[in-house]
Amino acid sequence: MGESDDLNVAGGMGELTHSGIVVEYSWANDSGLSYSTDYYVCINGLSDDPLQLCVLVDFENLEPYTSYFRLESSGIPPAGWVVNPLDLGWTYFHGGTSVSFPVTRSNPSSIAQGESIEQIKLAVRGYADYELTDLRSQRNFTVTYHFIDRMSSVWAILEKDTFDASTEAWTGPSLSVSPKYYLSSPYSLKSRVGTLSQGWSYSKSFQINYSMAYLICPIISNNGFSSINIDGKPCFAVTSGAEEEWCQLTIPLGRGSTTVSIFGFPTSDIPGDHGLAYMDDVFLIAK
Ligand SMILES: [Ca+2]
Repeated sequence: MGESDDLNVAGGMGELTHSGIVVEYSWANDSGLSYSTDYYVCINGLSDDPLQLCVLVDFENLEPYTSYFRLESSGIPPAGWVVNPLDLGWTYFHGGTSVSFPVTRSNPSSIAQGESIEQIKLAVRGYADYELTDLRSQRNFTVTYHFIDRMSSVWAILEKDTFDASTEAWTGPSLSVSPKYYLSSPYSLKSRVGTLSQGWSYSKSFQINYSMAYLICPIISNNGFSSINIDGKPCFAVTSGAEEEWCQLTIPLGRGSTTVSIFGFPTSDIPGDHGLAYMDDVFLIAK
């Protein structure tokens, strides 16, 4: 028996930025990644209000002494946002950590212009004392969120893949339609998922004759998603997404011919282990 459910936010990517005091960046440092502090969220069908978002931040203490660090807003957030501080604890010279910084934003019911771009200003601050009163270093950075309403009339719908009649030209080592989960009855597209080296993935090629496009992919999996490759290059990392819940990836694409591949995490640390994922009601919108 199939299950249908609302969606959760997933997706986004991070950027590498530098500071003489504190280095923070928000995603993997693999060569070939396209760094950006932009995150993308398609608002349609999401179950959460407010939206539970997270900013991936890695930081390193480059000052030659131990400080106590806090990650917090460095300005008044835009309307609808809640940005609470997160204490990171003390860190030695060259010590650091990676955190998923939770922030929330009220879920926009619609966006007439199709896309709303909002920025939140954050700071990692280093203090000499654990009471966090003696500030001695600070690094500011800005994160940009793109909220996309695919129902807006500004978008041309280039593709809608329901998988109810076929695999819709998606390819992968182990793809088939399945009734176990779906958003549109009776089928979704099932894949095994595993590590990049195992090669389990969803892939499809698109020809986009528009200046901008978004590929919106709701997926439910018993693990998560590690990487989104575009034309063979890892370009986006998924920042959130719960196991066993529908998660909606939103992937920005540009003009031209593009192949998108979505890879999963292994289900455990056991080499060769793999899980299953189900994708349904994929949209490609453009303007
Ligand atoms: Ca379907």
